[in-house]
Amino acid sequence: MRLLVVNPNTTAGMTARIGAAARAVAAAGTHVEAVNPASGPVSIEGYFDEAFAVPGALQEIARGEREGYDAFIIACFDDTGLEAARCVASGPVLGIGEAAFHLASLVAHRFSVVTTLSRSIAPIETNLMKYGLERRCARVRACEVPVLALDDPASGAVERLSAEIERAKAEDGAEAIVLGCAGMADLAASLAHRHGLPVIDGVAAAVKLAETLVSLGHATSKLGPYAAPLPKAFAGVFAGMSNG
Ligand code: 5HY
Repeated sequence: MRLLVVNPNTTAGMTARIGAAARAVAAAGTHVEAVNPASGPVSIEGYFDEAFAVPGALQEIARGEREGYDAFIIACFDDTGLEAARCVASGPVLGIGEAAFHLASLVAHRFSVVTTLSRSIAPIETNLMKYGLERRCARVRACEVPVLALDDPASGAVERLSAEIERAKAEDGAEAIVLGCAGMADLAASLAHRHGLPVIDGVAAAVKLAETLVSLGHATSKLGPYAAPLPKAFAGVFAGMSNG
């Protein structure tokens, strides 16, 4: 199967790390391509950045659909533009947030999420409610590490993340941890070992769920809100998205 992984921010180094994390868990026969749009924020931290990341992500999904990819992953933890992407694509579209929440709820009665900055907490809490999984999540926490600092070994990011995981265990009674940023993908195994509980990375979770859905022949239903966009003209900078 051909899997397109879309990092909705425009930082190519982060896209490469996300692609490596996806390939590390992909089954033989799963061909992974990781891309990011040319336009948009270098990182997504909160509602404003998210709003400007959506069009670029959708343009990448539309390109992948034209090129015949079997499944798609939105590799940003707030599942940037996920529902709109499901309208554009015929194959399954997985958001790394939703995928991680579902896997965590299969191995723990209650999990906590640790994301980057406090301003990223509310969009994640809103998604948990939208997915009907808020009752399984003890708390969404932030380790106050900017997204792009995750790339910098000298930023102390891992230590701050690790300390927040310990607080989640002690204060939330968390039985599992969901890493709340695609940029944390390569940290899951070492953190699980260090803290002695399941640590779920959304990139890996989404890859395995995409493979499962495609292997079972399941694609996005087009009977309801994920039906293909209505044919109409788009004006201005989005004229390229016209499908009329
Ligand atoms: C992410 N931002 O996964 C989110 C994390 C966050 O650029 N990639 C980003 O802080 O919302």
